[in-house]
Amino acid sequence: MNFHVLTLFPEAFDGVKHSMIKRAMDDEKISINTVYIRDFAINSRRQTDDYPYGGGAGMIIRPEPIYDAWQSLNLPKSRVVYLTPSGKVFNQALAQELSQETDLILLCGHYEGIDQRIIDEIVTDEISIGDYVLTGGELAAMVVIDAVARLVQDVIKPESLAHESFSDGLLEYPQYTRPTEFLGRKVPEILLSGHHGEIAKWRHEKALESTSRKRPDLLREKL
Ligand code: 6GU
Repeated sequence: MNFHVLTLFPEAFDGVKHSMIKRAMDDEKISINTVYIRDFAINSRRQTDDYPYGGGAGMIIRPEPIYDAWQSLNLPKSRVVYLTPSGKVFNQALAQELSQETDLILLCGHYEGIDQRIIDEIVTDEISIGDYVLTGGELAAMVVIDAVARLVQDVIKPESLAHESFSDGLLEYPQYTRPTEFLGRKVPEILLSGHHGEIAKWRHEKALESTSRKRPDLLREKL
């Protein structure tokens, strides 16, 4: 899967190229291609933003450099995700859906926003990563890339994805490793018992318990 990021801060994306994502890039399961919007600025001052019509604070990114940056990709049929706090809130189901795309274009805004005509013309999805405001779309785009990339075929073993939080609409059950006792806290006996059926039952109970305590909204969604 190829991620194409339209951004005024391409160097920010070095931050996501570590660990699992770096391995997926090295193995050519994914690629991250940044396109610097400023390279498509319309005047010699390389200006990309301008004052909002109608007045108000802040600057707006002009439509032409974004449009030209998008056209340079020559992917007219690919989904274009605009990262914005006004978007639909990102979740695991949407990550799963996006992981099936071959090319995904991510558009990062900055300042007070981008010209609405770009949204109307090229954007297919508006996504927010939560109900708070960031200074720009780059961190949000990296969140989306990380969550989507790990779901791309052959990036992570399917077994590893099977029991994680949200995979069955529940938070994950608690995990333990050695030692069997730490600061007086013992590993639950059942996990040492070797009774796989009983362990599975215990884990499901713990997942339900944790979800009902920390995220009751997830249980209500399931009804
Ligand atoms: Cl996608 N962008 C910005 N600027 N702020 C956000 C966001 C996105 N999602 C949550 N807050």
